[in-house]
Amino acid sequence: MKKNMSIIGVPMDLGQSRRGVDMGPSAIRYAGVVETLENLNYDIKDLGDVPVSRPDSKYEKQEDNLRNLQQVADANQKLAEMVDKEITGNHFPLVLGGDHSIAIGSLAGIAKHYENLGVIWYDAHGDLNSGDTSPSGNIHGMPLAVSLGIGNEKLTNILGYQPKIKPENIVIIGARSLDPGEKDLIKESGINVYSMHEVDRLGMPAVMSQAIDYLKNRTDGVHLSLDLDGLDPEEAPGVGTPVIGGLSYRESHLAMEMLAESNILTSAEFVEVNPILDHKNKTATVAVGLIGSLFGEKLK
Ligand code: HAR
Ligand code: MN
Ligand code: MN
Ligand code: MN
Repeated sequence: MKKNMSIIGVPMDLGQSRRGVDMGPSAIRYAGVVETLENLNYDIKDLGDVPVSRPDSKYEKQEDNLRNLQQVADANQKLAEMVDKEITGNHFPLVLGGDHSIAIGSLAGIAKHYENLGVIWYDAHGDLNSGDTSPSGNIHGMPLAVSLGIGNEKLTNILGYQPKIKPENIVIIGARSLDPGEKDLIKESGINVYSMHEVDRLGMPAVMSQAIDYLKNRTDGVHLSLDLDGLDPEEAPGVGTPVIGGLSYRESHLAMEMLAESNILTSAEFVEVNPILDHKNKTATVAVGLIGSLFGEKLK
C-alpha cells in the first residue's frame, strides 16, 4: 500500500544573517528527495514552496531584538496553514528549509492535531532563545522557545493557540552550542538533552533507544526537526552556523533507521541546508540520505 506524503519547501533565509539558505529546498529536491521516497513506495505530493517575502531593508531588527519579525511571522503563518491542511488530509508532512525559524510554522500546524506532541530536535543548538536572551536577534535561534510559548506574540500565537508543545516532551540530540539563557531554560523546564557529551558516553544506539522509549510512552505523535548543523561540518559543510565536534553521518544514519523501526514519527523537517556554503551539494545529498533511512530504506 502506498503511503501519502506531502513535501513543502520553505525558502526562508530571514531568520538569520547569511544568504543562501533560501535555496535549501531546491538543493534537496535536486539531490533526489522525491525519487528516493517514490522508490520507497510513498505517494508524493510536492506542494512547491511557501512564499517568503523579502526584507524591507536588509535584515532589519524590528521589535524585541527580532530580525525580520513580520516577514518571518507571515511565512510561518502560511506554512502552518498548509501543514495543518495536509495532516487533516492524512498526508505525512515533510517540510524542507530554509533556516530553522520555519519550525515555528511547522509545529503550529502539527501540534493542534495532538494532545501530547513529542519533538526530537536534532541540532548543534538549542534554539531556545527569545529576543531577551538572543546574542544575535536571529529568529532561527528561537523556534523551540517560541513553540513553548516564550517570545513575541506574533510568533508564539500563530494559528491562535499556545504553547504548541510541552518541555518534557522535547528531546534535543547533538547539542554543543548553548547560550546562557538557553541553559537556564533547559534547567528550569525539564527539557531532555542528549548533548555531544552524552552521545559520546552512551553511544548513539543507547541515546536513540532511550529517546524513543521515552517518547513512545508519553506522546501521541512525534515530530523530527533535523538541523543539518547537528552533523559535523566535515560531513555537512553547507550550513550557516557550523560547530565542530558534531554527529557523524553514520551516527545520524543509524538514528534515522532506529526512528524508522520505531514507527513513532508523524511529521518531519530538514533545515539549514545552505548550497552557497556547500561543496557540490554534499549537505543536501546527506539530507536525502538521511530522509531515505528515516522512511525505511534498508540495506538488505
Ligand atoms: N544560539 C545562537 C543564536 O541564537 C545561534 C543559533 C544558531 N541557530 C541555528 N539553528 N543554526 O540551530 O543566535
Ligand atoms: Mn494523496
Ligand atoms: Mn536549529
Ligand atoms: Mn543549529
